[in-house]
Amino acid sequence: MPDPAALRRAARRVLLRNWTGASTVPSHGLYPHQWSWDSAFIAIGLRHLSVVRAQRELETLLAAQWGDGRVPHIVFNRTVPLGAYFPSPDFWRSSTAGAAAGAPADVETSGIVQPPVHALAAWLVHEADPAESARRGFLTRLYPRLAAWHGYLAGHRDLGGHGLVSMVHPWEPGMDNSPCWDGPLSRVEPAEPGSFRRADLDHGAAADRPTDLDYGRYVRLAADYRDHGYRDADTPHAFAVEDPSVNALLIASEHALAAIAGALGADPSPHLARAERLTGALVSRLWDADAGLFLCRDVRAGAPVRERSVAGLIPLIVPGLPADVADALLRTAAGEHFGLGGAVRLVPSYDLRGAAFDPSRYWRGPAWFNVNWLLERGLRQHGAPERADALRAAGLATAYASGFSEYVDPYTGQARGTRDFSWTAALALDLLA
Ligand code: 2M8
Repeated sequence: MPDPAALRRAARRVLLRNWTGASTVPSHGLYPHQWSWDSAFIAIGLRHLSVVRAQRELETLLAAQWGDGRVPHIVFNRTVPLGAYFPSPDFWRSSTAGAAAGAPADVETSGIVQPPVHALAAWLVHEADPAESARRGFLTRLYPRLAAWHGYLAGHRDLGGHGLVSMVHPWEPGMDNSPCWDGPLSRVEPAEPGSFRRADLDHGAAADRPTDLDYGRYVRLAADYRDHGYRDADTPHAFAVEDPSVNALLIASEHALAAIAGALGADPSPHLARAERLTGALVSRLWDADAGLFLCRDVRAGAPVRERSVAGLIPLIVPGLPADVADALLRTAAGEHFGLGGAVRLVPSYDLRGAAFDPSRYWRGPAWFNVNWLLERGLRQHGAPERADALRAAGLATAYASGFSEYVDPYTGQARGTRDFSWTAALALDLLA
């Protein structure tokens, strides 16, 4: 375990450097704009440095919310050159192509979304200093926006028709090249290789990143959505998946929204009712008792995706999970596929025994700090405090030793991806607190 004061100083330095004045970039080189779920995790850590800055992080993101309630996955910084990140604002063209869906006119954004961690983050930021939060009217301003965000997901994204939210692009669940998407993506015709330039390869090793074929398909799906005005009802959505992690995060955030409503003297019951409905749908539709974890579902094929992704363990953060399901998840986490408390330092993003496992390639095996932070919380919530303590210690040690890297080899803890990565620093601060 590193010296807590040294760790705190180092994490603070990362977050101060990555702050741009109104929000935080995930990393200056690879990701020079504001990302949606990154900002939620960053705010959770920033609250320990400055509650006002943590509030600002979330408010900047939500200021770019669309009229239909969606919170875009990227808010572009207009001072960053177009070639610094792909796809850039001239690809998404949100303010024009997204006008009918209510895209803001004064800021450029992407048109897809990321997991809804924001209400949970807002509640944790509020709890860090409730008096200051009340004085600044933080929850009063955020509550309607967060409610509209969840309303968009529930109202526009139940593509499977069973009460769960679908993601329509591999960038949406945040686990871009998870092996779970290989099947659903194989039906997508990739864009011409010469029609775009991958700026990510200017900053990251190709072996640590998605392949060119993956990128061709990402581009095709995003362009199709854009060319249908980002209107969900009009877009064919060749890729549509129900992801247990996204739905679990929505449930946790719906519980947080109930707490926010209660703090404002509003009625929390609609949020609790939605959380309960979603929990029922999650268990009945995505739970696989034989595998001992939740599976993603390919909505277009009408079938489960038979791959073990860490997304299937993340429902451990759901408060009202049936006890037998939670117990099975704890056993699976500690078993041969994920190695918690045994073979690995941190829980991998994908099945250690899976055919597609790769300890270096992005979301196909490496361990990620946001995922491990969520699992740590889930372990504590479901009666496994010793395991949670051990994971916390491993998370702190690995975050520090890897220079707050984006992800690590799950076996060795060796740094992968970019360094000085914001959510790694932010969540280390939160674990320390
Ligand atoms: C990664 O995704 C972006 C696209 O959104 C990319 O590869 O360019 C993912 O790890 C995602 O989860 C994360 O939010 C984003 C920024 O850190 O990077």
